[in-house]
Amino acid sequence: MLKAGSTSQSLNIPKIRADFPILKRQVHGKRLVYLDNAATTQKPKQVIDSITDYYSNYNANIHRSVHTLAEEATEAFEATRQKVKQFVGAGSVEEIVFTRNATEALNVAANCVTSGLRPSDKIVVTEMEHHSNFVQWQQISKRMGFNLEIVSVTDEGEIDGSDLEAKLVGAKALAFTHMSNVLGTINDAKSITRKAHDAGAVVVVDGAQSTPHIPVNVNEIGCDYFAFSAHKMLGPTGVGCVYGKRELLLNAPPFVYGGDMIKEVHRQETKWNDLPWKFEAGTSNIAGVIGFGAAIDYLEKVGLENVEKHEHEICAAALDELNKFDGMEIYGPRDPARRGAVIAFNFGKIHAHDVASILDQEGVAIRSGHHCSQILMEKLEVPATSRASFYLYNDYDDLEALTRALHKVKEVLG
Ligand code: C6P
Repeated sequence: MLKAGSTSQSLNIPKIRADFPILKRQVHGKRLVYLDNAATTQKPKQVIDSITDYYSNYNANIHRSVHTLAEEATEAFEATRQKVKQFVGAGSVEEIVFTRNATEALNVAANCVTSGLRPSDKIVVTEMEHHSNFVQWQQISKRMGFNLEIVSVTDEGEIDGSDLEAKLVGAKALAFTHMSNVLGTINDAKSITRKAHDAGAVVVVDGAQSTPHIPVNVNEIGCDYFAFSAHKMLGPTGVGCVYGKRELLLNAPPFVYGGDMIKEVHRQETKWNDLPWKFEAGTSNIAGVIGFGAAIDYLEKVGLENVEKHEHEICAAALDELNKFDGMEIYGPRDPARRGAVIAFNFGKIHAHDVASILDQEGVAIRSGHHCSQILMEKLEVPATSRASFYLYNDYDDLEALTRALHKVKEVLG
């Protein structure tokens, strides 16, 4: 039963919602119901204020000048690195590299991994990868003569275990997503990593969709690289992060040259900066990183375990509600315990963009399209899906608004 108006068992949602100014706005005269969190999340005032505070009170470049503003900015920037390290369970701040987004983070990881490979070495990815964890492997493989293999996804939306094991034989690298941005599938990153390591492969995990929603510990997972974006976890756009094991980062070449990644330059030789700055060329997104720190503070205060529980409850309720519609096809695991609160669906023969447009008229924001996952769309044999994705500020009223708007779609186009 849909529980509009009922309270979450895990989170104080009215209190959380009060922190997000944007949730007060109206769209087409209706209350905004924001269900596009897999694309990007809204920002609490604590994050917005931290950015305003930096620009208003201590704006300066970092790691360079000795004046007070520069020292304050450097301290705040590096404090975020410490927070990120703790948030994902890394061993040291040297292993936390800031990038522009998860995409760049995954490209840094691919650059590190492939620098140690030889032509005809095997790299393995899966059919459920976002383009950001697929295209660089494909392109580098073409350029360097690596052999790229793609592990199948089952009809239940899971990585096919036997195909994975078969493809891992002789593989030098495995890159896979922790949580699918389309299917919602949460992969058992720890056991997949163990299998890949047993086969002798280096492991890159795309944590863009998992890190905001479930507790992550890179040390427990045991992976070699782990990438994510601030903007999907209440932080600003323009900031991402890649965790890499210290030894691997030390031995890998830089990704971008110039600025902060340099220790010494001579006419014939250049010495790289220490970790993690060796991978942070040019002036970083200082305000963004400081805002990311405030986002982590916010999430830690709420508690990722509580976020996970709440999303599990609301995902199970949403699956129940959507399944009541005739002609509704939902992708990904049927068991809510196997997935996060990202629900991709098609509604009869109605085009996903038409569904999203009518929902928008009702104030409900979802995404439609291929979700930058065209290999998976090909597998699902659809050009596009609609996708509703939930976060810590979504309540049962939001779910009711979604189902009400879907009834409207049926009325208008069904
Ligand atoms: N997915 C979505 O609507 P960036 O854009 O670099 O911050 O994140 C890239 C990325 C990498 N991996 C996964 C699994 C992702 O979902 C994303 C971003 C958004 O699904 C925008 S395309």
